[in-house]
Amino acid sequence: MRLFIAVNFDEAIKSRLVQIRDRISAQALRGNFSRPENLHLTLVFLGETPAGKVPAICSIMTDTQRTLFLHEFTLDFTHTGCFRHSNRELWWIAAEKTDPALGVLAELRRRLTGGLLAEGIAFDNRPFNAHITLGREIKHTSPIVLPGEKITAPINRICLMKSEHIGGVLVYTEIFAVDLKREAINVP
Ligand code: 2AM
Repeated sequence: MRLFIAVNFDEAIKSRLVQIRDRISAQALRGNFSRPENLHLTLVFLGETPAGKVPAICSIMTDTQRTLFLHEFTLDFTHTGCFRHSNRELWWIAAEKTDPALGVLAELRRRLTGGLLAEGIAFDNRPFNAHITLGREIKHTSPIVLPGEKITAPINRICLMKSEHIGGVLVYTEIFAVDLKREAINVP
């Protein structure tokens, strides 16, 4: 199974992301734009993984949540940009590199990858670059110009996702998830 661990977003956040995606697509000649249900932030890409490893991955996610004792937090997505491969571009939105919440996200990833290493489960160990992909294989003639954005997204759940092509369509399915703890409410 092709697997990755991700943060998913609610409908309100996804519709804001879709607005930006559509602004990019309106300025592009062509591209493969993310379907709204596929918008996510990858924490760890595992790739092809034996199905027998899934229970261990679920335990690692649960242990990470329990031992890190992480409350839900928010990340401000303010920075749009692209990765270039030959003459195609992958457009994304991300947080500013200086956003302290990115450090929390990186610690979450460190805990997850530490657990995967201990269990001998393979994953993509390239440097973490937290982003939400809005479109791939994008070609354009004039520079793509986007207005400033600030999408404050709750990071409240980490999900194990299965990726597959069904009838030529890329489908991501959540097969397991753990919720981060809600902030304690102080009762006077
Ligand atoms: P991308 O959006 O930048 O391509 C599912 O493929 C998710 O895992 C995507 O968010 C993808 O990031 C991410 N990913 C990370 N490393 C990957 C890899 N080596 N191959 C495919 N997807 C990868």
